[in-house]
Amino acid sequence: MTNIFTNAKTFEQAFVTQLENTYAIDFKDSNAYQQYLALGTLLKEHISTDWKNTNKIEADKRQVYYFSMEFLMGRMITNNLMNAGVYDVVKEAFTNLGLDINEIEHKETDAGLGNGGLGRLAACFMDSVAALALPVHGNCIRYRYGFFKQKIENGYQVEYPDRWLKDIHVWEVRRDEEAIDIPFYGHIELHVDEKGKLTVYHKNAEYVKAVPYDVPIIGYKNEVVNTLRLWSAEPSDRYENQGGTFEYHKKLRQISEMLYPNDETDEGKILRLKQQYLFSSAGVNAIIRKHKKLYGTLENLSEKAVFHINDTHPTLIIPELMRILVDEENMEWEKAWEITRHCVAYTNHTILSEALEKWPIRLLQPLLPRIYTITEEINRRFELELKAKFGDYAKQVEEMCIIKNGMIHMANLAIVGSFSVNGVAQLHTDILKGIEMKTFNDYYPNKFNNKTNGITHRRWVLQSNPELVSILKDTIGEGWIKDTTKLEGLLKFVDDKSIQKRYDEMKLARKQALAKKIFKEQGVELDPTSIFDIQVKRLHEYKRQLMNALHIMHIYNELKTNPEVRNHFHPHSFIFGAKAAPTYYFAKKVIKLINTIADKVNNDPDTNKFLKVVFVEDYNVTYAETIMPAADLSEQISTASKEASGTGNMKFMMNGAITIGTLDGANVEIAELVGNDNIVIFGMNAEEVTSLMASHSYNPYDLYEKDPHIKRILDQLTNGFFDNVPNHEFEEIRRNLLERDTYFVLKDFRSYVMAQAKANKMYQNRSEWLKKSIINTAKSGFFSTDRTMEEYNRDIWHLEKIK
Ligand code: 26Q
Repeated sequence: MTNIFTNAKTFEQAFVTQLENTYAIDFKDSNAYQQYLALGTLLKEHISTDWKNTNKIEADKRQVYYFSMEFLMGRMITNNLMNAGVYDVVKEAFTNLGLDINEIEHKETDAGLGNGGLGRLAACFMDSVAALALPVHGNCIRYRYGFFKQKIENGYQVEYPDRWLKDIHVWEVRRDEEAIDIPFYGHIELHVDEKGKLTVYHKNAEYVKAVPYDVPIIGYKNEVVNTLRLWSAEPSDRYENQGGTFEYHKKLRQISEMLYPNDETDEGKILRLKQQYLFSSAGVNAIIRKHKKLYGTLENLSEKAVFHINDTHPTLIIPELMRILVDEENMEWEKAWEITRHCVAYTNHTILSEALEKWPIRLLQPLLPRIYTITEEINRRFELELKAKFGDYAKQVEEMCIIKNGMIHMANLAIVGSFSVNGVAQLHTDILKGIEMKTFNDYYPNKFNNKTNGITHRRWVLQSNPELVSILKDTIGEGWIKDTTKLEGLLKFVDDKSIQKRYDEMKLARKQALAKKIFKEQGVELDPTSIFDIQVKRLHEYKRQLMNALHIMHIYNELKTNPEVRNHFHPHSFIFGAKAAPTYYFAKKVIKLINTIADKVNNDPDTNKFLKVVFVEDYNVTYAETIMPAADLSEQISTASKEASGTGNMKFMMNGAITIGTLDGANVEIAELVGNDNIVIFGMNAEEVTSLMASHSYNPYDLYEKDPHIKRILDQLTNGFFDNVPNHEFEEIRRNLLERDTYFVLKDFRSYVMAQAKANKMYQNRSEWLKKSIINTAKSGFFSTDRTMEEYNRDIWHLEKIK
């Protein structure tokens, strides 16, 4: 096959032919969407040989299967063009044809198959493993509806469905021949023959057909193409009409219908459990089928396959593997367990105990009868082991057992059934090892390890910040793209006035681009020379968007009542982006509060030259690509110990923002890298938070009484200060802060105000600020997922790179 991407001319011809042949129209009559599809189709064909070859080369190699309920891929077109090394050719050809490549890229809808951090991390991992030529493949669900679209109506969040699959998804390949029937419900019959051989029958099961759709993951200019496999639920031919066809169809469709818009909370819904089993079981069975075809045995499975589970959501692969080995392969339990334990690795993403998944037996047992009895047996044997070591009534037994009080504790199952457990930032891992999972860590001293998160610099700089790419090219060259530690080379230029100037221009350009988008979409005008202070992430109490909002009220009060303040305050634009879980009442109130503050502040002619607030609608991956490069200040202000890592903090840092934050998650590591002069840290640290919580001595009301600024703000929440809402609108927020303040907003408030004042002052010393900004980029190389993935491979996976 000739390579049509060799130069602009050949591509132009192929592109025009493709368009005209597909749609039977003249090129000049085609629209941008058709052009997008033609481009995608040609690119997919172009990489198909590499895809096939990668699969062939990898076939008998050890491989990793990354199981995640979420892959927040965003848009793939730009990434694919760049990684395939054809972006410039296409751009040139389009210019010749009078087309705007940006407009065409924008025709692709985001693949929003994720909630936030955990899902986006999985997407960054996929980009890095392909770039590093590591044979790692994703497994997930092909949700027909991704994460909801957010509209702000009268200041409130309203959710709309995200029908991303309504049009053609150009990148996927449906693989009917690899579909797998998955049994739900029914009952189990066990038969033991005269030789003692056990046979398990699953009777009256309701089968659902899982159909895989493969999406290529293109490595950065290295001819490697890995696979992200998305499973879809369809009617099975094995359906035996037990319950009425209509009901059956309706219920099974729901399985891959939508992504649960909930993070950090365990909803305990049966549909979610069906989703988990569908993709875990289908994924494992497909891999095993392939393995058996190649080797005829599963005895060597753990040499060839690692099943990596992204949080506990796919933990059912542990009993599922046991089921296959014991029931289908007739393996001895001990041997099957040995293999299973050596195949599975688990990453934990949270320490909030309410977020640790637990499934009630009464839900799991009827839905997955065999998986339940296997889990019971895993638990029975593990308890025996613990009792032998610690005694029958030891607290270790109670703490570590998998099934207790009618619940199956998925984290415990994942720890017991895996060979590696990792946290996602040093502090997070320390807390897991030393506090939350201490008993387990004592019992399995070598199982726990840290793998600090990262981000793919190819999407978050190369693709999103052309001005920075150009500065880097002129200072340190292009080596940083393959090896981000080379960014440190920038340190030589921190005092170079011409480079500082270019950094200044880069930020201004990126801020203008964001301001333009915000103005176009929401009509709010931002001054690009003001400080862009940005907090974008899911809305959660522990992330403390509320503290940010209260601080804005404080600034407004000061500017308003004390005009002198205006003389030394650099104009400040506060930008928020966040989605709240649809059922999270308090989080939605905080969105309303931010919008109410924005309404007041932006329309006050006394202050709006100094202070603007905007809540951007429908923050998603594509939006983030404009936001990350545009920040001066990166808000990372969670209650210390609560944010496992954070990854937005890394994206901002790489693009030269200065972090204002607590010593939480990966902020701790950012601070260590850049040093105290190049970050603004405030508030309690994790130990202080933990001991204050343990002492039960915190009384937020004292702060209200003692601190007149706090008092003023809390009173304004309900005293008519906001004209367009009833006085009780923010009553719950006020009460919550005064009576509980679980996340220590008031406790850290004073320190946050001082940190903000310090940042504002720092910003006004231009040369010093630019220097800090450059240092932040220079030190950010550590946070590339290329480094993260190399560490996973070195310590957990042990894969050979694809030649
Ligand atoms: C569980 C059960 C039922 C319904 C939903 C869930 C659920 C879904 C998603 C629970 C948690 C999540 C997502 C968690 C998450 O995104 N955690 C974040 O992971 C990032 C990547 O490691 C970290 O940087 C963040 O600190 C962490 O909050």
